[in-house]
Amino acid sequence: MANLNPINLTTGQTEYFKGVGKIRFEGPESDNPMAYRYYDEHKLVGGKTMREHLKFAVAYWHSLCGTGGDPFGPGTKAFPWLQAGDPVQQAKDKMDAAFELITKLGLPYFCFHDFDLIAEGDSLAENEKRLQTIGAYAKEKMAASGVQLLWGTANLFSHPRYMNGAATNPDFAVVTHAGAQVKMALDLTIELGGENYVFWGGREGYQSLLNTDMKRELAHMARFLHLAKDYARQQGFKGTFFIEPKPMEPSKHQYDFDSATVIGFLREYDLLDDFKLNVEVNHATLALHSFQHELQVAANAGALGSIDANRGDYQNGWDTDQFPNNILEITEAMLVILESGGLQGGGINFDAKTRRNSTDLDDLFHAHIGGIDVFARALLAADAILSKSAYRQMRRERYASFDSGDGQAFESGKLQLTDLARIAGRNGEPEIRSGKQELFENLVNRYV
Ligand code: XUL
Ligand code: CO
Repeated sequence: MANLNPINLTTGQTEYFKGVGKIRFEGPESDNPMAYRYYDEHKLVGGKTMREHLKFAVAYWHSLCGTGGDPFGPGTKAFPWLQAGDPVQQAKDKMDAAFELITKLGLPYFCFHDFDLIAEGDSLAENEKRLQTIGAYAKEKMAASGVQLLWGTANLFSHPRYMNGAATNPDFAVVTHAGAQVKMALDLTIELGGENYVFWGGREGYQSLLNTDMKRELAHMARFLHLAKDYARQQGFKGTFFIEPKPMEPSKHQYDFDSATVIGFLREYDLLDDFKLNVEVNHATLALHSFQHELQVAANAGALGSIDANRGDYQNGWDTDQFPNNILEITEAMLVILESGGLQGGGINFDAKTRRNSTDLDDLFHAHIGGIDVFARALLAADAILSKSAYRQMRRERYASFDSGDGQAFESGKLQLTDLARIAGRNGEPEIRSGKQELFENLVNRYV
């Protein structure tokens, strides 16, 4: 069904998504595929609007640049905004398409890598010029639309010079180049009022330990992050830096393996005051964790910053980056997010791509609408579980023996090991207590 709620385009600007208007909330009964059933940006949930809770962002790389190429064949999507031969013109066309997409979806944010915005040139000076040109254009588009930058980052993994890593490269010449690139990406992020800055260590890891001095590489990575953080702070950047864990791919082993590994690293190198985590669903499952587990580990350290939303595939083990559609998985995630007080500084970035054979332009809308509604629905379910059900009470009761008496004394550090032995001797064999897992599962299912 057509949805033709118009949006304002600058005079003379090409409309790329013709036949698609502004996507509006129409409620669960709507049968319009170009409408939200659950995402009602102004709806209050636990004192905050859905828009504030979720802070959705469109990922520039997948949605505007990814034409569907894979190791077995080239791209399949002839995006009309990628046709210009001149790099600046192509970048501007792409940005027009990006802002049309984001505005029609009614989302508040976008995220980018430096060379998603504009093709990389053949020197640092040329790159700086190109980024400044497209940065000025972005600034105009942002002011006209009200769309903001959730985070920026630098692509330190595609160019052949980074094949042995960027900050962890064994060749200092490459490390300096990564530094130059991060400096420019930080300048651009700050110029555009970016709220956060991300480091995803694509090739910061190893292919073989035989040729790798891991201890030295980790120290270099920490030094590099300190330099980037110090520079950004000197430029007045107040936002948060995020590390995005991923266990493998493209490296065989990546140093930012999972949440626990990253938190240990940040603590060891004194970076936890400025850095938090950007947790990605499919990276969690590649690390053989659940998404909820990764969020909880980050939250325990006060470092749950942001989310890259997508999902993996149950039958294969690589980063398929599909759009989210598993309501149960996201409801369990929203429980962790709400209980830990929300994302710290970040939001929900759709680091997800339509399939190689999803070649229509409106597939980008179906993908985002589906993912957005899954998060909105999960937010409603999680809020209801926390505010209306016995969920919290049931979990608290499992720990009731620590609320008073000896259990409380143990928790507050007042007992010795000999006290535990004495109390055990006095009380005899503990009662068998059920974990009630099925009851918890049924309770959650009642609300999704
Ligand atoms: C790669 C990935 C990246 C980061 C940003 O798996 O998730 O797109 O999110 O560099
Ligand atoms: Co990501």
